[in-house]
Amino acid sequence: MNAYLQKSIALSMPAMLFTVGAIGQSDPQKKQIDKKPNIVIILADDQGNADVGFQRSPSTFATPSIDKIAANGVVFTQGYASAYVCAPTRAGLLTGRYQQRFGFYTANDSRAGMPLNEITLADLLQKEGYRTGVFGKWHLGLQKEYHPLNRGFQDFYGFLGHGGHDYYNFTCSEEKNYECILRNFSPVSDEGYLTDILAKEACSFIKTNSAKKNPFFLYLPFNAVHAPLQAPEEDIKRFNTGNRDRDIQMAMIYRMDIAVGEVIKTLKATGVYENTILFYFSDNGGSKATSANNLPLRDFKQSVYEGGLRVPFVMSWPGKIKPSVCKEPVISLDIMPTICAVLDIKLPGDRIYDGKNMLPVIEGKLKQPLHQELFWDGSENRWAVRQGKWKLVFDKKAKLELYDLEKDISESNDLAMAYPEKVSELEGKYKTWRGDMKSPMGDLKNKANNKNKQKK
Ligand SMILES: [Ca+2]
Repeated sequence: MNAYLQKSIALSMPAMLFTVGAIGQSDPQKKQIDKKPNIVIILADDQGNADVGFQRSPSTFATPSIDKIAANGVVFTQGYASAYVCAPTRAGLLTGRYQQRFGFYTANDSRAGMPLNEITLADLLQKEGYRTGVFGKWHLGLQKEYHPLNRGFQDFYGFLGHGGHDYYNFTCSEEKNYECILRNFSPVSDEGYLTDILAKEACSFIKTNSAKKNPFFLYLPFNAVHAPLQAPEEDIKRFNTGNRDRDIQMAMIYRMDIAVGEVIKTLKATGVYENTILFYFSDNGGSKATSANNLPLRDFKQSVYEGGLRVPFVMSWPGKIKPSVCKEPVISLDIMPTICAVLDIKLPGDRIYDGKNMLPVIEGKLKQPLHQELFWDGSENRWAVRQGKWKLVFDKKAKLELYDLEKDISESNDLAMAYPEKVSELEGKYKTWRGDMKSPMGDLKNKANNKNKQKK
């Protein structure tokens, strides 16, 4: 066991006593705690900030399974995705780096693929003896070299692109091969509701590896609750808001919550739950198109206001970390460095990591902010910087807006005129940061295309 692990156990001893009782030498739990923890990342797609029970901000309805993860874990009230759309957040999550460092800004960049010299969390964990599996929406490249099985994962079930997927129709055609449901490289002809199937595959992966006593990394990126709006009719009938779209969205969340419940049940049944580090978050804010609810945050997916970026965000490790609420701003880029710190895996020294280990924050040991600044940029004339309570927003309107998030979580009172020095300081920070990032991949392709056209 590494030093950090020992330290974190010591620090969270009361939690251990509370959750697993006193551990004696002959206790079977002892063996489990000493073993490398399993890693589970459950990624919801386009889930609204208020569309999960534990948020209470206000929550729109209960999600009992997801809420149990929260009740047993650390709830980050200021947890951010690193992008306001699907694919770039996934690129940042699996690399621990601002995805803009390698030119990945937009959902369309997923068609080109995440650059092959990027090292994924799965690459690192596989080297440590973890069995690595991904079940769901990949969205990081369509060609064979970008396939999950060539990016550190050993088991794959799901689809490669693009944003959404039909929940019932799994037709696989050559023109739309990105929609094929694949097991590893081969199309399958399964039937059912996709959310249920992904959970079933994930549970089977847990069972197989728990039985072999293999540590595992399970990445479960549901396409739920992204469009299209589809759910079993009997679940839609449970809701009656007067808005059919909203009822379907709620039924999709209801179904995803059951799927999450199955995963938790399987972790418990196979005896690995206590020693599993689990992250749950959404890849971006809820979408207006699917009637998501982000209250009290402003705006929706595809926006640099909080409604596009701030998401339900939880980490749990029942045997080690006691339940708490963490108010420090964290970002999905932090997940990989946190996991690596726990496992004593050295991050490759030939590149810059932007994500940071979150454990000192959870333990309340950090004297300064985890991140001095956080940046978002989707290369669409929309960007934002957060520094402490301040957030500077540029949203296509050719004017900079400044908000005090401590007093104004809904970003309704623009203070740019009142604090011009803060505006120029943060604008400067953004420009410096952006200068360190690569040009958008899309831009490079357009430039190459234009050059070719000129030559012709
Ligand atoms: Ca999404």
